[in-house]
Amino acid sequence: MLQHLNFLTAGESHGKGLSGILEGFPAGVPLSEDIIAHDLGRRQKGHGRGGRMKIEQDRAEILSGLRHGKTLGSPIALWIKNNDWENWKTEVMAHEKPVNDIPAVTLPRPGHADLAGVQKFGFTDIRNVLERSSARETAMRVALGSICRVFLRELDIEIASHVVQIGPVKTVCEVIEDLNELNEQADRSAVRCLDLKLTQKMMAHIDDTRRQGDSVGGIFEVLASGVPAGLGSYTHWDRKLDARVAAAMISINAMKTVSIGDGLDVATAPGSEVHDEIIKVGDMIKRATNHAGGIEGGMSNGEMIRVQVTMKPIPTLARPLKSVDIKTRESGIAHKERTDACAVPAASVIGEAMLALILTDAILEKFGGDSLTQVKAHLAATGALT
Ligand code: EPS
Repeated sequence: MLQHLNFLTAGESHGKGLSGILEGFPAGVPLSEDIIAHDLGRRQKGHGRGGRMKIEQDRAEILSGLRHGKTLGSPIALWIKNNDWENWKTEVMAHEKPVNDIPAVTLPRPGHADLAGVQKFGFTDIRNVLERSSARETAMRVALGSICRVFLRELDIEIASHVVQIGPVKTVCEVIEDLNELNEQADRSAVRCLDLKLTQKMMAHIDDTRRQGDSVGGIFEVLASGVPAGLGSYTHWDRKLDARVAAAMISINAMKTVSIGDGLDVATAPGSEVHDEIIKVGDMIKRATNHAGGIEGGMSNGEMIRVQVTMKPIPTLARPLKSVDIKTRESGIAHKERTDACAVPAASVIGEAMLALILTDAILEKFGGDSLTQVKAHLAATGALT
């Protein structure tokens, strides 16, 4: 669904590392490995993560597309090393020849890609599926999204996120217009929740869940401010901005619903409470409210973009569910691995990255330009920057 920008990731969870390529990105954008490291660090945090995050110290190496600290307009290639590879390389992930005594994983986890994955490829070892279907891959998406974020910031577009719900513990979304402030506040919470009392409750719920050998999901919200009106288009189904945002969000591992603006509430409220009245503020045409979440008719309308995403509980359980062995066909319980009890806070940072990728694509599609200077000039010419 990307119209101009393109990106690709490769890599397995316990392989050597993750590769990523961002293509179609303009020249002249200031970039450094430290900038990307900041967002990678934010993704690694969050109460409920398992032992793996103590092993990894994610840092992306920029392999191409950069000179003297600025992008060149050529493909940007990144590499993130998996520290855990050292622990897996001989016994489990051996790349060259099969190691005879490695037992195959044969008991699929309900809710995971395990069973459908082996059915699809005809594998006899679930590890062939789970290594790539793991959410480890999202580290690279965050790194690529971080590059887009720098570009968007140059255009005064900010992106932030916070956690709205963990299991049954729910917060009422406050309106904080300054997204830098919102993100800083969320970053200070161990679960990215803007309410500090609820942070404690959410953490306690995650701890209880973990003690029971279970996992828990939740909801996060991603926001974008400063987005000019007219990104996306009503003219074709696959150019609608809301369709593109929804596809990007649902593609994050374990996401089950995406809603824009008031989301599910629009089913019950009457039209007069759902639609945002059009008002004059000085010379500008604005909205009195933002129930639409900044997108109408598949296009940005100049208001804050608000997207909520629901994550299911992670399928790897310390107290596993029933399963059937794919080799022996005998009933058993699903296999278990080291896992996270909750990854909703990390998912919200991944949501920021996906929105950054989609908005960068939509900006380049509408305004064009091979360099940051050209994009800025095109934006200024349409008055979109004012
Ligand atoms: C994951 C399982 C855990 C997570 C991992 C995703 O990894 P491991 O099995 O090595 O303990 O920590 O997430 C990451 C490695 C990451 O960077 O987010 C899974 O099964 O998807």
